[in-house]
Amino acid sequence: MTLATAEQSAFPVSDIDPFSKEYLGDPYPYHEQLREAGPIVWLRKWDCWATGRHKEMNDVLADPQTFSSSAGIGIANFNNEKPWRPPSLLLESDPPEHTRRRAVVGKVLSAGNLRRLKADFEVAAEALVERILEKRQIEAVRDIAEPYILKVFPDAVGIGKSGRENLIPYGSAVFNAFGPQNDIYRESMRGIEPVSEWIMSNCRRENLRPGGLGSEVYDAVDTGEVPPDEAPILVRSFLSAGIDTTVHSIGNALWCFATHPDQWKKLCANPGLVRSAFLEAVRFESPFQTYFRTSTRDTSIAGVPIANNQKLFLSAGSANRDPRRWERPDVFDIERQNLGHMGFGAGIHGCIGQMIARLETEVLFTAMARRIASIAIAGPATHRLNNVLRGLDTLPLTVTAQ
Ligand code: EJD
Repeated sequence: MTLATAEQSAFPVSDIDPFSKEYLGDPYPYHEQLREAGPIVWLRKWDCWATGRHKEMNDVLADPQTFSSSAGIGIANFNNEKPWRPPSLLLESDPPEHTRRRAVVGKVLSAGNLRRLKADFEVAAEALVERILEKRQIEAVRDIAEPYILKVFPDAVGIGKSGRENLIPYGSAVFNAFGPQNDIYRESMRGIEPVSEWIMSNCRRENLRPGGLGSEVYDAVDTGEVPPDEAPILVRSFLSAGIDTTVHSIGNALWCFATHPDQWKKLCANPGLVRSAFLEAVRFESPFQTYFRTSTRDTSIAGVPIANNQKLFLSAGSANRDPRRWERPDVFDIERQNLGHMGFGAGIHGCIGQMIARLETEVLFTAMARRIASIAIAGPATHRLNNVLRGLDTLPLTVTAQ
């Protein structure tokens, strides 16, 4: 970290590389450097602006006209370079098209519409808890997070049982592609073609179970709310956004509880805390850490001039631990007042899937809290490095019955 001298520039300049293995392995010291350098910082390594502060991030997300998503929310600027796949019609789009599409998908993913899924989630969670209590020694990513999500979410969307193992590598590629074309990116893109083909095939109407969430997108084609050519790409959004994010949120939350046994005890004693507990885990160890916006005009942030067509790096992970916004930000506290954290974003692109993500995880953690008295780390927890995600690859645990 170097600070440009005042004679050279009126803004801080940093050599932090938020896509290096060092940063991705332990981003928190870098977050602090970024936040303390200033409200807005120039990243020399990638020639872009960056903020690690909650206020500035929130301001940027509140002004989607000036800070656009349609040039991509990754480091690649779609105004200058070709995207690796046809852009998302939701995430990588702006009003007015975004608004129209989001309204349809918002109805499909609304809390009321999801109510009927709860019983299915409960059956899956109960079965899983039964299995892990029998094993006692588990690896939580492969024994809990992945099998639970790979069952309940694809079932909810309405895709077939075969080939679901493609969902994790696909998500890994989608999220790595928001970063630069480094080793991590290239590794996740190896052999991605058949995976992408499997995904797109499962987005076709004839392959979606009637009554499932995917099929409901096609119902909106019949009513004229969605153009037919948009439907498969909208269903693709479910399969892109709904797996790695929730798998990592479960793994990260279990890591939080295993390393804060008092908080697990508190949840067991008061299951009504499950909602705020999950929100706190997403604040404390945010699965989706990093994204960008692109300026659409000459503007300024905190008095620093930003030219048109510049990429702006936003760190949700850092904003979620900004001491300007949070008391004791580095403390995991399930009773904390959590409203306004950046783990689900903010503004018009704020996470549209959070109702289903929360339903899935609340059902799982409720089932676990009823039956499991303690969760203890039983071996090395390792991270699965991804350019924009924070999540675990392994989490060995010992679980003890109530
Ligand atoms: C996402 C951060 C898509 C898509 C939408 C959202 C995400 C990824 C992909 C989930 C970003 O529409 O393809 S958390």
